Amino acid sequence: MKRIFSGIQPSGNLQLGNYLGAIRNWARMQKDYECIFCVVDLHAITLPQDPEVMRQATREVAAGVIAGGVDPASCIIFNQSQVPEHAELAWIFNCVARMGWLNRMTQFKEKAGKDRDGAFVGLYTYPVLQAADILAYKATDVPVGEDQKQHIELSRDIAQAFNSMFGVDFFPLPEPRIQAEAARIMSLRDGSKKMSKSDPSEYSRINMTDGPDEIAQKIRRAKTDPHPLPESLEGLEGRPEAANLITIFAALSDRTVESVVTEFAGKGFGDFKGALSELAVSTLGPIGDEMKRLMAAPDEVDAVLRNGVEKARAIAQPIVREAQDIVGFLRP
Ligand code: AQP
Repeated sequence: MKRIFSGIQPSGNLQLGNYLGAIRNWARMQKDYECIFCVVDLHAITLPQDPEVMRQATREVAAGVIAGGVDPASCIIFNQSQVPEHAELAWIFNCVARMGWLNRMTQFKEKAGKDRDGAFVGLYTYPVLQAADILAYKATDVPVGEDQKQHIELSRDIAQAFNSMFGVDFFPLPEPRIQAEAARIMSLRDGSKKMSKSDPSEYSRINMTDGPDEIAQKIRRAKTDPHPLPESLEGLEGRPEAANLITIFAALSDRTVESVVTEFAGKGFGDFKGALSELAVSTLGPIGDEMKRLMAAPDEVDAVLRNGVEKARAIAQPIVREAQDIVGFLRP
């Protein structure tokens, strides 16, 4: 059975993009793959975090993954910092990856903003740690949103460079698995910006724990344009906010964007937003309720994470030990 690895940072409230672009996809893949899902707290600290908030967010992400349909009995769910092999392999990969490769990473440029000299070194080497996350398990497939595609390609480059530097065929070249309809959910306030946990505006995103009133209010206030919905797909060009809301509708209802355009052709945003709210509330409501139940039962979530750490380490340890042997570290 092929093995998949993917992760989510405990860097804020889980949002609709995390669900549609990642968690739902994971839940769908669990029957066909051996699954390893990680709350990537080492990644979260590449930007400043409040320790207590991050501890809580780590449980919240685990709760979101379980509530979103990932079965902890058949998948491994754990938090990254508790498996030291991730950091150990990342250091080796820091000595395989080249500065020029990392200089091309667009996420660093976006997240560091104008103050690159003030960014943490960890933010720069984030994609190297991501390669270690995947390859510590020799995972072959990585389900992610479109924003992470460049990083997975870098993981392939690192795996290939390691193999060729040491003349081995040790690491597989992982493939990104991107869910077409929900690859990139955009902010409700700005159709050119990705929906994000860390966006300062609450109205930019729908959180997985939002109740019906919050969902309806956020959709009502979502930015639109003054025109009715288009008659065809081409009519969405140059209308990022309309395209985003239609994409969300299509993803939530498991339909194509084209069929949603056909259904709402020529209608105003008022009607469309009403239908979208209803759909979002009925789809996300039960997931949010289960998440809240789990967050009120931290022992249950901690038990899942503890069990996951044990299983994850059992896979990663021998792989990373072998990588260390290949590099030439003495084990006295
Ligand atoms: N807007 C999105 N559309 C589709 N997929 C998305 N993902 C995140 N946002 C969207 C996918 O969710 C997974 C976990 O992401 P992450 O938490 O590791 O970091 P991120 O991509 O940087 O997500 P956020 O919410 O934007 O977090 P912050 O604000 O902390 O940076 C990934 O598979 C990602 O593709």
